[in-house]
Amino acid sequence: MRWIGGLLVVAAVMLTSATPALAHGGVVGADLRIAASLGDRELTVIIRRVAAVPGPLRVDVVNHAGSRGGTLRVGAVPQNGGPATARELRLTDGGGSAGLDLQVDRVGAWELLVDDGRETARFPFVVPDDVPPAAEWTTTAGFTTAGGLLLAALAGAAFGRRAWPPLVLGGGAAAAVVVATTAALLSSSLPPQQEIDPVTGRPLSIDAPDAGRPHVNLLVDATLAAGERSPLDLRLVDGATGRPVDDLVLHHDALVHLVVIGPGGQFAHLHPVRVAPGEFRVWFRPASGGEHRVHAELERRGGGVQLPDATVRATGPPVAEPLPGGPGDHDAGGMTARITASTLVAGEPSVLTAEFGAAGQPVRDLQPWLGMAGHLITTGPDGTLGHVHAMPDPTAAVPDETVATGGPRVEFVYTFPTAGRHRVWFQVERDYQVVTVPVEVDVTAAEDGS
Ligand SMILES: [Cu+2]
Repeated sequence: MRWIGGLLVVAAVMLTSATPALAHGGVVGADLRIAASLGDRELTVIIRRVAAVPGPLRVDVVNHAGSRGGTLRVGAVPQNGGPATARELRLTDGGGSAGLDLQVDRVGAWELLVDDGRETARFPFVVPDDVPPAAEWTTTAGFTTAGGLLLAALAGAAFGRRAWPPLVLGGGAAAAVVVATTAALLSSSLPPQQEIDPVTGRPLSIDAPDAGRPHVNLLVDATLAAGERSPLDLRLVDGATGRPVDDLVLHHDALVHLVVIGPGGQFAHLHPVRVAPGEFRVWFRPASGGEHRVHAELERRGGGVQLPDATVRATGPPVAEPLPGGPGDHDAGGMTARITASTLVAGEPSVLTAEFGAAGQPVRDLQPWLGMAGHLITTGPDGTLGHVHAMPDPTAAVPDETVATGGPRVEFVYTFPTAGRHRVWFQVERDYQVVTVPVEVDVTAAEDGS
């Protein structure tokens, strides 16, 4: 019976060695999370990594509080043409996540189409060619089957009464080993895995550091009137060639972040959707007439972060926002935010914190927004815009919005470039609602002027 023990070990090794192959060929990299202000909805579209081709493409859509429910049409289409698969997605009302499965049948560049009946947002994504090829799955399946059959054969030989079942099972195991070995030999001739940028589809490489992508010109076309929601059309144009810029990568969970500052201190943080190469659209309702500053934050592949800006006018009477007040307690989103600021000297790092409480208790269910625990956006007397993120809590991973474990304290470090009165906006998310806390701080000039 000693040989049976030896074979049991072999079978066990076959079964366990099949598992690393599966893990090795499984999902690589992260899901894509893309903030999108589509029509009058604030969404986060999550494109899950594809595990096999052909196979399912999982898409989840987070609808923020205050965005109405309803139906979206969601489809995937290969960028080199080919039939689209599309399905209807019923959004949750008042905050939450809904999802569906689409089908992808090839690797390469795709677009996810999200249609709200008025606009079709087109999100570029890539099904990378590091998706496990069929040969690798066959290897895994073959060795697993062989191990299982061998165990069954051994059990049959040890405990069974008839002679033929172990023979049949053993033959099956041998055949499975042949299939698995053939597939393994085939897969070793496949090109090695390479990490692919999930938006551009090109290999991630270090040979093209931020080396001279021309700046992006931001052209804004809109007919705005105070109190009315109208489309804001953005064209991103290459500063050298004048061609549409369509090589944006995801930067803090969006292709384009847009901060619009109104003449009366109004603030909006929006995420325009891509409707065509180099063309983005967002619906915007100015609260005031007058000149609005439009600041975009985006990143070109190999070109670093860029902050192009523009101005648009809205017709209507000027309206001033109520002055937000300085550090101290502020009510926002059903919470009290206790704001503190230290240093506040131009050119020196300042620490700004917001500590959130509700009903006398510390808030511990903040959700990450745009992949961060909190955002701080600042604008000063000279109109420069700053955007910093909360210092990460080293004990907490920041996965996606469905995990609500943040708070009560978010802390930012920011160096104000100039002296004078600055307006800052703290932004956090809770109950799928983005909560904005405006505060004014006075920054003094450095003493010795050196
Ligand atoms: Cu943003």
